[in-house]
Amino acid sequence: MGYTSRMLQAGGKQEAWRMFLKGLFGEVGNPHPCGRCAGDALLDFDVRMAFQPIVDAQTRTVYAYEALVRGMNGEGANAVIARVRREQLYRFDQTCRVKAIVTAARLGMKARLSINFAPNAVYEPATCIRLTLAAAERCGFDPKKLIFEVTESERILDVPRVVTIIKDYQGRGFLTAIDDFGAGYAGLNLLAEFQPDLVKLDMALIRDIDEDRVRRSITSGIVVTCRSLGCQILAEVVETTAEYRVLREMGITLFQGYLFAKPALESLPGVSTELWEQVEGS
Ligand SMILES: [Ca+2]
Repeated sequence: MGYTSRMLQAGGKQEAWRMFLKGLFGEVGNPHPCGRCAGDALLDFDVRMAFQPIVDAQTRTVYAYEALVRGMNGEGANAVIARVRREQLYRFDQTCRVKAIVTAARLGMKARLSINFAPNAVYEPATCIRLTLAAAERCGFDPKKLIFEVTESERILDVPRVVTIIKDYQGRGFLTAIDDFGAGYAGLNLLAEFQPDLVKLDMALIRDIDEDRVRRSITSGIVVTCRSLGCQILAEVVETTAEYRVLREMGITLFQGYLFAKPALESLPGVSTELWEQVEGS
């Protein structure tokens, strides 16, 4: 049995995980001019991953799973992120990416895997991506199935820098997404600078959209804009059938939210035919 299979079988065992990471960081080394994550302070805690499906309403299939960080006892993302010290930022971001890929491979994920990345934690795109790709190769996960989500909601967002990173990723053939679009800070700016494959509409637009004429109007404007730019829209945090139906009527086909499935710790929730019939009202 190979090293990777042993590691995967060992699953969440901390020692095996530490060995895997150590090997991976060692393999990529500490190349000039980056290697920030390899030089970063080691994390003094481990993380696990939860997965939430992104569904395609046209085919009623799972389009992708978004990986969401959790604590070892399933603690939420905020509790985990609160433990990350400044000097561990690069290492933490890389660890999350690697953990997402390794866990997805272990669970036999066939759909795409959507990974969040913090622009502030990417120092040099080419080196950062090398480590992520090395992880994918080691556990046999097809890197073409990776989607990178960049959030627009960070208050201090260095737009030219984000654009550099995203264009680098696009140039390598990865799918990219602007996350939390409509939450506030730089969404339109980002969209003017680059056109991702996916635009994820934030809760600020989605919540109670069925009862809100203004939100419907803004959202249909975004749908038209994105369509003409060749970006696909994904409505996230959809919680009610009424929200879903309004968004579906606008022509949106990709959805994520509690209406379909909550994030599940180290498992891949699907959507049953019964649930589809319920939300479609058929
Ligand atoms: Ca996200």
